Amino acid sequence: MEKAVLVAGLGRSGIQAADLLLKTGNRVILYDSNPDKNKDEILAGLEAYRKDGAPSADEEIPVILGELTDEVTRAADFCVISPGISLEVPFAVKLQNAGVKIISEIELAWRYEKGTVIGITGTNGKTTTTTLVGDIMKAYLGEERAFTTGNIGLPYAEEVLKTAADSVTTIELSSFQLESIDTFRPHVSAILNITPDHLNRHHTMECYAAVKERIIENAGPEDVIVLNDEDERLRRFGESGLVPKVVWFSGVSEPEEGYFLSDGVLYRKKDGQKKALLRTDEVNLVGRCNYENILAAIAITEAMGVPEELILKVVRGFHAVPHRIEFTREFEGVRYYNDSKGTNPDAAIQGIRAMDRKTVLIGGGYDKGSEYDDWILEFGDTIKLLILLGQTAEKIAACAEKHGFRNIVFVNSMEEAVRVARENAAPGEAVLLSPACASWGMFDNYEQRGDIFKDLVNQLK
Ligand code: UMA
Repeated sequence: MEKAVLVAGLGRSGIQAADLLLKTGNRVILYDSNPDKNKDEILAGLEAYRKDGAPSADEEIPVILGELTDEVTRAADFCVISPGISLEVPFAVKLQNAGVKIISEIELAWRYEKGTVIGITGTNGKTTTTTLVGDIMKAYLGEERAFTTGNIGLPYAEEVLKTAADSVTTIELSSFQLESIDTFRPHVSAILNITPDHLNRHHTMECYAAVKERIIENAGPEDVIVLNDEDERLRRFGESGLVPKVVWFSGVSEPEEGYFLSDGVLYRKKDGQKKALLRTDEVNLVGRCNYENILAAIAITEAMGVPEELILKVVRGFHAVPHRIEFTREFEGVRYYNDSKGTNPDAAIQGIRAMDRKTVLIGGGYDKGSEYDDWILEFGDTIKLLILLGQTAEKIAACAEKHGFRNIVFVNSMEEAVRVARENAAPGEAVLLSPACASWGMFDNYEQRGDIFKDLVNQLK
């Protein structure tokens, strides 16, 4: 077998990484551990393969499914790994033992970047902040010079060949994607918060935080990092003598310098001067977590040189991203919210905090090794009934009972969950899907889970 770049994982990232490699004249070997994948569908996903005259269009592209053989390992120049694949799975260990370098799809795409990059990570709020920053950059530079990509659902590799010296790409970065970077260097980066998530993959909070903090490992003194002043771990990190300039934001108290929320007003404090920027009732988002996302987005885009007036105009017109405390419908006096992106306890806590009425909560899903105590302690007087589905249902119920919350119903499907929620929510109350768990196992992804919930709610009559 001829030497080539091994692309491991043939989901969205893998296909786009392979396409980028083919379009830039590289040979590839495509690999997926799932033996049931369809080779023709995989090849059909490659634009470079479909197009006449593309570098590799007339060549056979090897697609290996199932086991990674020694022959393929020997043929691998380096490996581009998909974010969903742990570096500890047997084939990845085999590659590393054979001295094959493994990089993420983000690192690969970065090597083709021509413009400036903004990188946004954190446990929660990434998608909202990335979308808002992307919208502001589009308003500033125009659609053809501003790109929004990454964990948000659009692989960076798919967009990077459109970049130019004067373009800006805003990338949502998960810990999975940052785990295998090498030279990746955003000019402005942000870590919004770090709370327990994906511990089944990263094992400890220290390892998880360390991966997120890699976002600035290649930064220089002209680069900027935006950090949450209220997050103790990030405060220590920001004060540890970082190379890039640190800009703070806080949704709770006034930092010495930076962006903060006080009495329903968002402020900037710079060089001792405090300026009110806008009131929370001027924006369409609810919940403190969202005001923090807005503060971070303002900090990031001001660091990029966007004028304040333009930033605030975009912020005022911005609406919640789908699946994030998304108002779905009012039916029989009950407000239904889809927070399917509440895929960990901390994200789901933000969902509860955004509810201003008694709420029936739908939770449970795939077990990522999370602890649910803090989430349940947040129920207070807001949550009147907890409807549980998925692998974690029993574990969550045991935890809830330990904390004295016993109003729990088990269901087997989203359909049943919506039916039970409707039967139990009274006019003036809310139903919130905010599972505190990943969707895997019952759904393809959180988007599908949220869409199914919204469809069921919209069908109520
Ligand atoms: N696979 C293997 N071997 C394994 C495991 C998986 O070959 O051991 C294969 C699967 O068979 C499948 C492919 O890998 O064919 C799937 O790869 P993937 O899980 O990396 O999924 P992608 O479709 O490439 O989507 C990824 C992100 N998914 C994950 O990180 C799990 C998407 O984030 C992201 O939007 C997309 O790249 C584009 O950048 C989703 C996500 O859930 C939204 N992210 C997590 C989160 O937000 O909490 C991190």
